[in-house]
Amino acid sequence: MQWEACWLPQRDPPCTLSTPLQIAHWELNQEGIAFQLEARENWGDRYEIRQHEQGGYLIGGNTGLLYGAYRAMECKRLGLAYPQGEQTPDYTLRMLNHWDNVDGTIERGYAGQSLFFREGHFQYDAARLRAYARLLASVGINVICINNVNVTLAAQALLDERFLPELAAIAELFAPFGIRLLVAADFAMPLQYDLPTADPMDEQVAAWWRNRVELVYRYVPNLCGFLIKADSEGRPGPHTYGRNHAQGANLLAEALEPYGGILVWRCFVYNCRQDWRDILTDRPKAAYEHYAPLDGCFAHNVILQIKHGPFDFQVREPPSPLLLAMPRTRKALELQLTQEYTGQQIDLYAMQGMWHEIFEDVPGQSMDAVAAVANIGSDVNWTGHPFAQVNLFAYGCTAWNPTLSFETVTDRWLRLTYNLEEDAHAILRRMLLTSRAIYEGYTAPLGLCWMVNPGHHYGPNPMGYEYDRWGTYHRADRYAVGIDRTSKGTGFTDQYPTRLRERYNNRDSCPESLLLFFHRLPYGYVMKDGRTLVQRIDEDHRQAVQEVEAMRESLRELQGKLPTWVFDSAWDRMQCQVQNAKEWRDVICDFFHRLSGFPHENQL
Ligand code: GCV
Repeated sequence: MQWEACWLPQRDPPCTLSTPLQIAHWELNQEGIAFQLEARENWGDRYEIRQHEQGGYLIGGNTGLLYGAYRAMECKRLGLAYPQGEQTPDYTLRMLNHWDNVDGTIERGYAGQSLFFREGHFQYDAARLRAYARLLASVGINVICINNVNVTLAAQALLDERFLPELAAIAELFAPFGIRLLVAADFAMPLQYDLPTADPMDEQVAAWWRNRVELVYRYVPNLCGFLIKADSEGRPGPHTYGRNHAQGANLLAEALEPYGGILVWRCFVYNCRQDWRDILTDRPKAAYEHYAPLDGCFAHNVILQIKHGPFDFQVREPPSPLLLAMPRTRKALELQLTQEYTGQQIDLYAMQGMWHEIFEDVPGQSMDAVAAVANIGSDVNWTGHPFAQVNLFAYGCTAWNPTLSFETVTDRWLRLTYNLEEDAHAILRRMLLTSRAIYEGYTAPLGLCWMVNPGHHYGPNPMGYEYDRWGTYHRADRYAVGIDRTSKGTGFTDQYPTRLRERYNNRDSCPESLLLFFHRLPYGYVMKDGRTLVQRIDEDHRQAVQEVEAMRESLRELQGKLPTWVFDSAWDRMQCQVQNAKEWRDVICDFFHRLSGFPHENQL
């Protein structure tokens, strides 16, 4: 067992990006096939693979040579035809956000410790980081933020002379793989340097940031920029000084501008001190209310990073209406690979299907970039659950080309990683493709959200977030459950363009998977298949547990076919998943039985 175990070949591709022009005629002999590399100016990440007149193949591109070389190696390994014509990524910035703390822990991390930090310092295995860079570049990721958006005091030192040489070393390590760094910065950092304020309209503050950015770029000239979480969950931000988020973001963007730096500004802003008795405030409305009025006010190098749903990476959410608003502002879609609410890399959950649903309603062109919270850590297999790697692989593929199907990408990952016989391949493929629906079946029903245990967010607790300050309520009583978020209710649906507003407002056209996100319904409400709401909740949960048990039997068939350590690790997790599913079923079914009085033969 070794930490390289993943989809990648064990060696570097024929080129890295440190000297793209010098490698222009570097010939690669890949198992008997000669590849010639040809530099093309101004091609960006685009590449082309075609047959060379003198035999063999030619890969043309600029930074795209790297991606072309990886793709050629992959095609060779899988026996696939080389892609036809020029290959251009849909998004120029394909970002990964690590939530790593400098003490070595990872916020919402389920795969071990940080690859970058320990005990307040940079500490890493350079060979492993190089392998990590290779892993990311092979699927086209080109920007990583290495520290948590919740920036502790200790992490502020990343932008300090104490740590900048080490930040520069990391940047150097990733650069040959076409990957640039973002640093998560604290909006109020000037306060630590004896300034009396961090007010973005204060000239002293602006000068402080200009000097700081100049210092940072002196050490790390290829830095991509900063990532900021401001006025969110207790973090400082422009609101502290009575300013808006365009004023806050533009302050930093202007400081970064001379160096070509970008400012990625997260839109995860809501009232996290809500009184549950307040029925007028509806948390999903918050991001749109804060940002939509500021369209056109942000500097050209600001990108607003918007979570895919209006809440917070719940198992089922509609697309955030903010993604469809602000046509004069650069936006990035934010996904979460780390499985905070989706099984914590214990329960199996392959997520590419979810992203396709987002892209169905949010056309790719409405965004400039994509970002995902990483699911990576120091565990030998990178992602804790060996099969959770598929989500990182699929994210890279999707960021390059969102139209690639879930099936195609899953097949590619499986073949590159395990190369199983057909029968075993089909079993694991099916497990992955159905895993999301099964997980959803035994957790919070029909888009209800937030029925998890508070804090760590694993396992059921239907009242856990009901009387708290986070705006996370379902308001179930003995008659009904859910919040009316339609135009006649909280008005959340009014934030959508007409097509989606009408779809969600109407109970008949609202997808059933989102029914309780948008509507408050009595338990006797009749669903499309003729069953009542409460019967449906009950039976869905029982069925999902049977499906998990069947999935365990499928996994059992892979014993002896997967590498032993992979099977053992997946098997241990599957045993936990079965327990978790039963716990969810019993708690959720009992909760709704007690409230609704719904009689059922399976009642506890
Ligand atoms: C980094 C959720 C998570 C937090 C996370 C936050 C965010 O609330 O539970 O751990 O903080 O999202 O995205 O900023």
